Amino acid sequence: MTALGISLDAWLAEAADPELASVIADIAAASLEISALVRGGDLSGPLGEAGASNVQGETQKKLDVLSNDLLRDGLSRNPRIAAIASEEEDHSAWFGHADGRYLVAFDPLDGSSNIDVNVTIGTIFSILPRGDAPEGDGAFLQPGTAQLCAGYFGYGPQTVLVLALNGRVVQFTLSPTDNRLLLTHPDIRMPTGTRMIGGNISNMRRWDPALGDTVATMMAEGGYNQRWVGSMIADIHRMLHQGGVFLYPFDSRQPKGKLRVLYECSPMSAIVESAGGKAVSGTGRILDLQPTGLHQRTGLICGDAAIVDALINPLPAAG
Ligand code: AHM
Ligand code: MG
Repeated sequence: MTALGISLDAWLAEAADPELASVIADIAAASLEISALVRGGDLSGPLGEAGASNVQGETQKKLDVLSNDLLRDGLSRNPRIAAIASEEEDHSAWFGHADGRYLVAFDPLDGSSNIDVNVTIGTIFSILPRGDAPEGDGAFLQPGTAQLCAGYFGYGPQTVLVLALNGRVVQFTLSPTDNRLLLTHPDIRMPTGTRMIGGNISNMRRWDPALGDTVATMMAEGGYNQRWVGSMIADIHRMLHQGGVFLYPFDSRQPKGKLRVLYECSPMSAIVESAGGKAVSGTGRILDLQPTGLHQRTGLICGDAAIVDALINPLPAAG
């Protein structure tokens, strides 16, 4: 069903089997609560440091913690969900649901440096099959090709939900009048040929020199424009609609990459590929990467396939 303006629930009834639809609907319900918290900003509670560090050694913001709790609690009530894994938790959490056919990996609030400053942030999620692996983190270690659905919520001027399902990318926008998610983009295809780069150029000196040289030449001589919000959701959302590339490559300070495979790079790469783009780590296709750790990181270069190729071809281990 592609009628513009239909609700997420009505769309899911056509697009997904009822069990998977219930998982997506529960992620959406929790994310709408997160959206309301984000919209309230300081009025939703103090947004300072929570005084705890997550498994990555990064300081958590209170909204990160609240968002994580909302998703974990909301998803724990769905008997179809066996377990969740979150950027904010050391290990996967198993709910003891005998009928749980799905695993959900998520970054509850990505773009944490932008929480306090009223810039777009969001929730990224990946739905995987439960499979036969024993209960534990290992069950989540599946390549991105195994994802049944990937998506993100963007909390910006508009709250949007972008979903990759059945090879198609769709967008819902939150109606400010009745708090419902309504279909606004039934089939997003990334434009090609847009000369735009989204990357933290201050890291360029730490990139592989061949990549740095290519990007510098594109900007100096190729007419490329640089855009960088610092929230992957915002940067990739712009890219989906306007084209270009997004990159957070391996660098000498973070040789294993910054962005996490399971709940950042895999879902965003599924969305980019389903919209017609390409997503690689710098050494291979992201969706083929076999993760070996729940919080594993990688490099990410994604977007317009021709520009991605131009960026990676000079690399020693192209891909
Ligand atoms: P986070 O999960 O701690 O928020 O980190 C991920 C974010 C991405 O959204 C964004 O692309 C990147 O980190 C920005 O990193 P930097 O501040 O190094 O430019
Ligand atoms: Mg993140």
